[in-house]
Amino acid sequence: MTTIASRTKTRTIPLPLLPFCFIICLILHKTVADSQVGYGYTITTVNNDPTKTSLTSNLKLIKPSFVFGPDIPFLNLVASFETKDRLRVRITDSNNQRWEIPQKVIPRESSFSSLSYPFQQNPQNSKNFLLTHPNSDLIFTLHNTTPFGFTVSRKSSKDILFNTLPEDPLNPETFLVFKEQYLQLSSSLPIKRASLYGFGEHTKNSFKLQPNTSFTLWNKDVGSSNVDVNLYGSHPFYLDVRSGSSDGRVKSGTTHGVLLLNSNGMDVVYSGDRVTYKVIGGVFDLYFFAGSSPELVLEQYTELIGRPAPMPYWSFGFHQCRWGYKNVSDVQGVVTNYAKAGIPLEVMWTDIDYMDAYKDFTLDPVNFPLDKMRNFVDTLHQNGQKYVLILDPGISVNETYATYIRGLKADIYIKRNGVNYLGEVWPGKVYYPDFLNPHSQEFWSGEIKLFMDILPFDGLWLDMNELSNFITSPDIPHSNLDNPPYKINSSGIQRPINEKTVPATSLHYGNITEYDSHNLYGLLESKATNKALVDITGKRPFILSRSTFVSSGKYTAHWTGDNAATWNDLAYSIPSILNFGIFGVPMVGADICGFSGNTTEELCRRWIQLGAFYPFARDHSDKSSTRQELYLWESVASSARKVLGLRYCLLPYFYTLMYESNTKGTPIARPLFFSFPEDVTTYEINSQFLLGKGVLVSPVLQSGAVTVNAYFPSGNWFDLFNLSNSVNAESGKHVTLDAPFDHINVHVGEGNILALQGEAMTTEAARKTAFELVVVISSNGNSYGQVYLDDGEGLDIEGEKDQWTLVRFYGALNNDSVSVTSNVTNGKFALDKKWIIEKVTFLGIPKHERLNRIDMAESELSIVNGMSLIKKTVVMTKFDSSSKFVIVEVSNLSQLIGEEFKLETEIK
Ligand code: MIG
Repeated sequence: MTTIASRTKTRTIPLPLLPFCFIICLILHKTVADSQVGYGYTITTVNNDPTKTSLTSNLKLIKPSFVFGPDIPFLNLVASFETKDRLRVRITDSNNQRWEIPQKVIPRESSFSSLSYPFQQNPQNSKNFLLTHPNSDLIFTLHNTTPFGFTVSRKSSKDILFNTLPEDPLNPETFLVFKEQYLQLSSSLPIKRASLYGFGEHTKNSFKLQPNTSFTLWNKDVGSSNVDVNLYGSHPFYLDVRSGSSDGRVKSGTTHGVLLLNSNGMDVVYSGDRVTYKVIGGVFDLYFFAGSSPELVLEQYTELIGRPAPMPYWSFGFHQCRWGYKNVSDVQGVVTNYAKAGIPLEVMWTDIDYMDAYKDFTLDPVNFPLDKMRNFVDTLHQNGQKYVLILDPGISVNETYATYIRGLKADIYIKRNGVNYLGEVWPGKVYYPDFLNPHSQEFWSGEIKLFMDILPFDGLWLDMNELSNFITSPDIPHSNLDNPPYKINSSGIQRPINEKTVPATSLHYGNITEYDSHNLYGLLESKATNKALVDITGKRPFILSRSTFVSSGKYTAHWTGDNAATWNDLAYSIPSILNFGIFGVPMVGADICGFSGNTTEELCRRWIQLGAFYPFARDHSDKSSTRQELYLWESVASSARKVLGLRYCLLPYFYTLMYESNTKGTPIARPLFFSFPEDVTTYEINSQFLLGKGVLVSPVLQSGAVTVNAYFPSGNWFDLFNLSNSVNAESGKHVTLDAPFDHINVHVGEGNILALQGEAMTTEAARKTAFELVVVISSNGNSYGQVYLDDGEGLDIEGEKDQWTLVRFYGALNNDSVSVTSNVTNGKFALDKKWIIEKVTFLGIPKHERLNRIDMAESELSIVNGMSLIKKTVVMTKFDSSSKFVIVEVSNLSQLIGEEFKLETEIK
């Protein structure tokens, strides 16, 4: 131990002196009342045991403050490398255990725990203590200043990523504060070079965080049409994308991530040159993810919190829902009308209308009787369609309701004051299952199984799990939990934390307070529901949850909640969806055509054009708004056929992106900077996004517009609706594109290979069609793509070798030929399915001297390996509409996708 200062002991004050102390305190309080919230800590000891992988330090309070309660006098700080790309910094109370998210709730392992790496003490400057790792680009530095601070920086560029040094003594926000119910930590940022993304869940008109905004994290049932206020979920995570430094050491696009793993309510204040956490409980448990690309940060983040759940193939089809469907024939009619209109409908949903008096696991005997519902669901299944229904967590308090009784017997409800806490939601009085109670799993699984046995639904929709409560129960008088000293800025106006939820003084199993675990409810319910469905069906579950927390993506999809049918809400959906991608919840969508308020024909048309490219595509509306099924307007219907047609062709691509998110954590819908991190223009984009690496979606977001000003990062881009239209963007540029009323611009970038299938009315039918490869030759001549194939519902994405196939495609442009080669992992699955590639289209072949005159007859095709499978193959060569590129189409192929091949065709 290096002792810096002797540690003072806390003394207990003799009882008779207490009133005196109280007065002193009052006086002190008065004199410092308008002074700062804290004065920071100094280092007392640093552990330099060279066999440790970590650096441990004891901290001592400099001087007490009385704002938001007394300070915790002694803290313990541990910095450790958990992997070479993940640095953890944890600051806790030295003397008392505090609330931390249990490992059971979010399992997190540290892979380095058994290895040992010494930390070094900087010999030149004894004021600093360094923790480094030979394979890591991150450096942790503890600064022995007064007050102390720490920094996280990059070894390679010396860029400081996170800096808690209190630079400005006049700015109290810069001090570390650690009290029973108020924790504060602030990092300064290079204002011109740091672009931040994350901190949710909020509706924002800008994806990039704007300076002088704050983000409150406290799960709340508030419509997502409200901007900049805390919504249904909490994700204390951000990405920091750096622009290049003037000294050239930092390359633009160098990205790291920061997670504050803490479930308590908090405000995160972002001033542009600082990010400040103001948290009302728990500890500081910070994780730094080294990146250095955005994709790598997501890979590293989801390695800690859990990779996104695999999603069933069918869940990428189109979904229709509405609150207010009257009865079975109403719902049946919707399904019929979709079929009549020739618009693919994969999944029909029912909202709370199906329930008997809004009781979970029951059916309205009059409007949704069991026999009719069974028929309805059976017919859906016969037609290759699916059925999803809603569940709310509140269990109706009703002695004749078997679910309620079983819950009582299992004693799994949330409690307050020693009795089950009585809330109120749609069914009236309710008790809420306590998903922290280990017995709740059996209860919940049992109820789901009983219901599924009578009605074979395909997925579950978890609403109201913030927890939502129609009443606000009175606070317990003088309770610091119900009424904490620091008021987080809930709803943007410091609404009480107990407003319309289960009060903070309620208790979960193991005496865990609602105060501490409130933000975890949706995660816990999703997790229990996922386990129930896995155990019951043995298949990949589909769950859609409104409330989420860190790691929810491992169990559930998410929709952005109650948006409104406005043009603004249409635009907000892009930042919202991109945010959930970086939160590790890539299966996400907004209610297409808008939830509340009446949509219009034009808005709904534009919305399906965009929504067709959401990872999760569902039309849903409020019971008090007009109907908005896509077939209701002819112009919406025809646009829907067109855009959903392309979506269904892209299903293998969406699905492969799901596979990538499940194995690597990369989002399905991504900001442009994921693929073009060096292009700083992409950092500001809110109105476009990428699917995977190379499909760019550029929607119309304004009423009346028939053009769109879209940004194209450097390279050549090809219109996926018409492959012979191209956009040439040598070094990135804005282009005004035509966007007539029925059209959305969707382009594929050079260097990508897409494996497409055909259009169909269901994903099952689409899955049976032949494949087409679109090979977009890049400027450097190469291109790449992959496709993941399986039965679409197995539990394990990389399970038994005969259950799945992965095919990688490599495209190349040589002097006088283009080629595509495949590399197959586990071909058997795809071979058994007899999937074939029928067509290969090469795009982006630069026209040059030799290619000025294309003589089709002279083109020669050769297929190595797959030779015997050629039917009457046709090779067509033409110029694209810009006459800048040559397109080569090879059709009438019959190449098994599960078999490796090289296809090469001359271009003369
Ligand atoms: O109090 O179930 O966000 O999608 O239609 C409203 C009725 C409850 C809120 C959900 C919405 C759903 C509605 N629910």
